[in-house]
Amino acid sequence: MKLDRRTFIKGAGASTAGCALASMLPGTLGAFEQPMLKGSDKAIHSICEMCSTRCPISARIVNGKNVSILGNQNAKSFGGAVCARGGAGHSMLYDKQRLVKPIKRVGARGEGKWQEIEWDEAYAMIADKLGRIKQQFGPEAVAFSSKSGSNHKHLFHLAKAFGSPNTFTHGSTCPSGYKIAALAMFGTKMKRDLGNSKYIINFGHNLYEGINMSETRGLMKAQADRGAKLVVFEPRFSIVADKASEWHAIKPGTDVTVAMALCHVLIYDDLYDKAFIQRHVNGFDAFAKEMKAYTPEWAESISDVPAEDIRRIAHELAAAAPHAVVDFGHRASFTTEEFELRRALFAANVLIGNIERKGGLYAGKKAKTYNKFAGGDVTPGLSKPKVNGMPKPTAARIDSVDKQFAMLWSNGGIYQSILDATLENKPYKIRGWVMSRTNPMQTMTDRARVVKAIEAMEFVVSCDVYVSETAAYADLVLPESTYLERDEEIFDKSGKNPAYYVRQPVVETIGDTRPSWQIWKQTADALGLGQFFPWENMDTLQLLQVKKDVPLLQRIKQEGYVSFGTPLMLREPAMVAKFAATYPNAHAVDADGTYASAMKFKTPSGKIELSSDKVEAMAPGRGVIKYREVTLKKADELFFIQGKTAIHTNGATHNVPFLANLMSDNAVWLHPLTAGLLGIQSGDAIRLHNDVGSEEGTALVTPGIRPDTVFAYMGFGSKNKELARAYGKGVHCGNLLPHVTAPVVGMNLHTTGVKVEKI
Ligand SMILES: Nc1nc2c(c(=O)[nH]1)N[C@H]1C(S)=C(S)[C@@H](COP(=O)(O)OP(=O)(O)OC[C@H]3O[C@@H](n4cnc5c(=O)[nH]c(N)nc54)[C@H](O)[C@@H]3O)O[C@H]1N2
Ligand SMILES: Nc1nc2c(c(=O)[nH]1)N[C@H]1C(S)=C(S)[C@@H](COP(=O)(O)OP(=O)(O)OC[C@H]3O[C@@H](n4cnc5c(=O)[nH]c(N)nc54)[C@H](O)[C@@H]3O)O[C@H]1N2
Ligand code: SF4
Ligand SMILES: [Mo]
Repeated sequence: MKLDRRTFIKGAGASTAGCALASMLPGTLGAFEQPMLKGSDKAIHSICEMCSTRCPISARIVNGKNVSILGNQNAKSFGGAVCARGGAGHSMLYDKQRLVKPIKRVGARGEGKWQEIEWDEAYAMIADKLGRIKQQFGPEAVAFSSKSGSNHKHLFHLAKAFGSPNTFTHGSTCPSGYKIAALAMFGTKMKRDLGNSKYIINFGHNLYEGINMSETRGLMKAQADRGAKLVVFEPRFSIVADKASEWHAIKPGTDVTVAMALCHVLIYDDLYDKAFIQRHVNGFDAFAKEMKAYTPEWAESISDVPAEDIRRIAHELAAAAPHAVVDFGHRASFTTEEFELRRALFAANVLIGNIERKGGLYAGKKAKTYNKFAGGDVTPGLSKPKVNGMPKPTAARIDSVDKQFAMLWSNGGIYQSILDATLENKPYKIRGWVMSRTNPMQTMTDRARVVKAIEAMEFVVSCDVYVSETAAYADLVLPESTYLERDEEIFDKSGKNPAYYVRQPVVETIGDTRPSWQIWKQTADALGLGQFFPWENMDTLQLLQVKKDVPLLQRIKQEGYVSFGTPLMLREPAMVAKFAATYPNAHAVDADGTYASAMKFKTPSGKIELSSDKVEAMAPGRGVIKYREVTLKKADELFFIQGKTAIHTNGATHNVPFLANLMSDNAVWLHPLTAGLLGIQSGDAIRLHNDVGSEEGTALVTPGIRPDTVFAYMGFGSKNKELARAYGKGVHCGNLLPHVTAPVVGMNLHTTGVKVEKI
């Protein structure tokens, strides 16, 4: 069946009519007989995937028609609740515009001409195209990418078996900045214990809109139950700012100056934890010397935050220590100097000695670490499948040209380097791209460049639940079963103690979709690489994970979320005492009632490295944290910043009916002074433009933003007509952002300059 979906929708005119017609197009659920939902009418414990926070849920079918989705009550830290998006999973499952059959492109890229095909034909097509690229240019000419989490390991396993080193997560568009900063200083990732904190300093961590259920709940708990003071630095009056004890409208991109000034005051007003520094920290002297010049007055001159407030906040922080925290944020793409910002934020925590203390920072305790302290296998660990004879890639990764990025490769790589490689042959050309659960045309910067790169490729596959903006340009789109229809491996959710949970199907599969673990295994079969996927199905994999401990597997499935042991923070005497009393063979407790002497960091010195020779060797001039000026916009432009809305997920949910009904547009926030100068009123049609692109949207005039800044919720303004509910609604942020790669952390940049005018 051949159909021009684009003209089909266009001819329909009004968007509601467009919806009805789009729903009948090939590949979508609308083209199928609408089934009664089959599955469990008893609550099944599973995992939400409406965003990558992956909260534990309990879901069941009601009357064969609806799916009720609630939080799993066994997962206390998540508050046993789901957010608006989590509650809307059913709406995606049943959406007539959802993809339920493989489709192949029969027109030009992005033209919207598709043909439904069978899975076997899809696999044969991949085997043929990738096989040819491999034969002619080597396996490294194919890149594989997926948002990390759910099923990315299966796709990356296929990449390895195929022989390509080029695998990418979304890391460089989201968390890599703080992850790499933590790696450089602590040798590992760090977690924050917001719920037990008495004083929290927040630099644009948007937890009441950019929801991470356990952290959002933690912040709520700290504020509501513990009366914690929350200090927020944010260029706009976000919901977190609204709920804060104080809000400072900091100039975009200048957080690092305030973070450094906090460190300055902690050191030079003699407020830091000297005993902690002496025992656990390396490189303090060089750090302190560099911080000397970064006074609150200096920070004020750049950030607009009053010096006296910075000084007072540093004193208040120190007074609340160690049960206090400087939140290191999440999306680390405010400037190209994220490495310095996130290190400076971690440094303030180190100075107040909140490491492994309640309300501070701590390292996750997976079974291996936990059991070592317990002196025996007191909690179960998970095992990984061993696969023999996996080929070692012979080519170097496309993002490994510069050793300053050495810490990045294990953290997902520089995602946007796929574009450089393809368009500039740098260091060699990428000709094929297999992607899953990622929508770079909406979520990477410089949309036009993503289009250009994809157009320059020979073969592109997208695995998604919708024909996303990016999938619309693919050669082949593979429909994954939604999270409510599929099973997956057991996930390690360990925090202060080991914890596990698992995804299980709640409803039987609708249409002709498959879970991506199966899709990539069957792709491997077609490529003649089946021997590298020796497991039969998910049951075999799960059994392997629990080392055939069937009762354990049953328990995880029945309870949905199982945690083992008692919570442990190594420098928290009450927790250490309880731990030592629970496990007879536990590690000996220090005289001060802690495990401080056993605290080791995976850094060259074994200590926390405030300054680092390793970093200096990797990126000369960066061994010591230092201020570097950045220019984010031209003098006559306004700062353009973005954030998450509580109603949608990134560039993913804007076509989900329930959520589209709640919010379908992202009005652009403008300060009344700025709006007045530009002759703009709320509701006016406006244009945002710069050297990268131009977007049209609607103005929202509000005093809740700096006069030199405009703000929009990200993920809107899809340019794919097949997403009939989201198409053209609002401003497409990625179309205005420059293509930039930050030093050391390889981050994308989400702050830029724009000019605004009334249309
Ligand atoms: N301008 C701007 N850009 C940004 C940001 C910003 O603030 N501003 N934020 C950045 C951040 S923090 C992140 S994490 C990235 C996220 O960007 P991406 O990694 O692209 O992730 P999402 O937009 O969450 O989802 C991508 C795709 O996954 C699909 N999907 C959903 N569920 C499933 C499933 O079960 N299986 C499969 N196969 N597909 C599924 C959705 O339909 C969607 O097309 O965006 C970044 N980009
Ligand atoms: N509802 C919902 N929840 C989500 C997501 C979602 O899309 N929707 N996405 C999930 C993902 S992938 C992530 S990474 C997290 C994101 O979590 P966060 O990083 O907390 O959220 P964001 O909203 O992306 O951005 C943070 C805030 O930074 C502000 N900001 C911009 N520039 C600056 C600056 O220079 N300085 C300061 N101080 N602030 C600045 C923005 O106004 C915004 O409020 O949320 C997760 N949870
Ligand atoms: S935060 Fe909301 S959407 Fe994300 S996993 Fe949790 S319940 Fe689902
Ligand atoms: Mo993210």
